[in-house]
Amino acid sequence: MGRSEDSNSEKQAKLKEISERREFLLGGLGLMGGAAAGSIGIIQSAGASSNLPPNVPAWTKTLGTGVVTNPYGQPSPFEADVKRRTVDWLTADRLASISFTPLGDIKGIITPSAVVFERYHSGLPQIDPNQHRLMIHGMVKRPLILSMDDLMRFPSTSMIRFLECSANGGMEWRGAQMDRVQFTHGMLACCEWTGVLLSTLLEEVGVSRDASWVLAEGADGSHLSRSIPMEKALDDALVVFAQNGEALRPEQGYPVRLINPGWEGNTCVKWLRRLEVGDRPWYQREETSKYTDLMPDGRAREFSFVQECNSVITSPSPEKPLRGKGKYWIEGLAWSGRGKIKKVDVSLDGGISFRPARITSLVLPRALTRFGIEFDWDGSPALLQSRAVDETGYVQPTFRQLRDVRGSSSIYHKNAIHTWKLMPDGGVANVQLS
Ligand SMILES: Nc1nc2c(c(=O)[nH]1)N[C@H]1C(S)=C(S)[C@@H](COP(=O)(O)O)O[C@H]1N2
Ligand SMILES: [Mo]
Repeated sequence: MGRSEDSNSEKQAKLKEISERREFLLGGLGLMGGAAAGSIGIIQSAGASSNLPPNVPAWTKTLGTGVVTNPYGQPSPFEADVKRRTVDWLTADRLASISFTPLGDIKGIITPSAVVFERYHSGLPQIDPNQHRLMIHGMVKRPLILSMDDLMRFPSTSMIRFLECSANGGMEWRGAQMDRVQFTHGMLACCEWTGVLLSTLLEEVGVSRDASWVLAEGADGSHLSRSIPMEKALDDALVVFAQNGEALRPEQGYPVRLINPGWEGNTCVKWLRRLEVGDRPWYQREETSKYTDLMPDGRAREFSFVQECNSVITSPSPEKPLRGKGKYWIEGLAWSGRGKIKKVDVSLDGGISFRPARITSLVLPRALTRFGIEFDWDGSPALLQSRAVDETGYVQPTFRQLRDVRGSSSIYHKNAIHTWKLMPDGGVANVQLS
């Protein structure tokens, strides 16, 4: 995986030396196995050995910087590798493009706002909230134009829900193409979203009895717009102005966006400027030419809103290789647009046998759910898979099962069981089993 043999054996020697020293220092406390201590050794060995035990580190012998060193906090500079990344060949330019969440590095179930994936159809607009309005009109009794202040006077609520582009993993329909979990599954995030239920706003305007759809339109240059069935609008659709406790980030639709929990990200219209109530779908670009699924019989499936049950192992992964034999914590994320995750099983042999994983997070409906399983690696190759089951009993399909139904012309809604090939050098490759 791009690591030269030489620097590897050098590292191994250093690692052995450090881990032997550590084992001596830890005095048989049994705090760490050799492999775990070794991987810590690698991180700290680069030019910083004088800060290691038994020495007192430099930062312990001096004062730090004062409060408000960062008026709006930044991560440690040592975390600079945790960032959004793009795949240059994927889109023609950076305006109608995508960046991916670093799934291999994030912890728990909340995605930090700063690294939530971005999907733009016409670039990132900078919107002055004082000059932004949300209009609600169409088949309603009392059409409204709301300022942001007006919107915030309605009762608000918060929910932790995932957001996933239905093109997530779409490249994999054509074979195992991407070399990071960030790219195979990173059009995915989970935030606490705060806003006003769309049902509250629709009650305020008084929806006509014959109305059955709502059009949501964005204020960006693409005027991205989607038809939302009234049933969803009156269920859990949320008109969101805050994310993880702060105002929405510009990238996520500041000052206001729609979140349709569990539904494809494309319906979650950002920079929301207009909601029109009607009695039929509008058949906009994003629900005809795009975001429909070409089926094997040549017909296209439309309005495939729900993001079905899915999961992936985030570590090990191509960007999180193993460093020598020993004990590891295999972990990953599972989610379902239909509700809560019921269980996740992990296979080490490409799906021949499975063991139940531990669920290690809150289990919320339509939210990322974290799982993990202990792994004592003897250095032999393995085919790692996770398989999630949601509360409806739906079992995440194999790629073959998915292709049997969907054929080979799909782009969206790929939720097949994913396979990582663990190699004897600890490297991890993206593979597909036939
Ligand atoms: N107005 C507007 N809304 C939009 C988009 C857009 O380009 N313009 N992209 C959509 C798509 S395809 C997705 S997957 C999600 C992505 O949300 P995010 O950028 O906050 O991750 O926003 C959706 N809402
Ligand atoms: Mo999307």
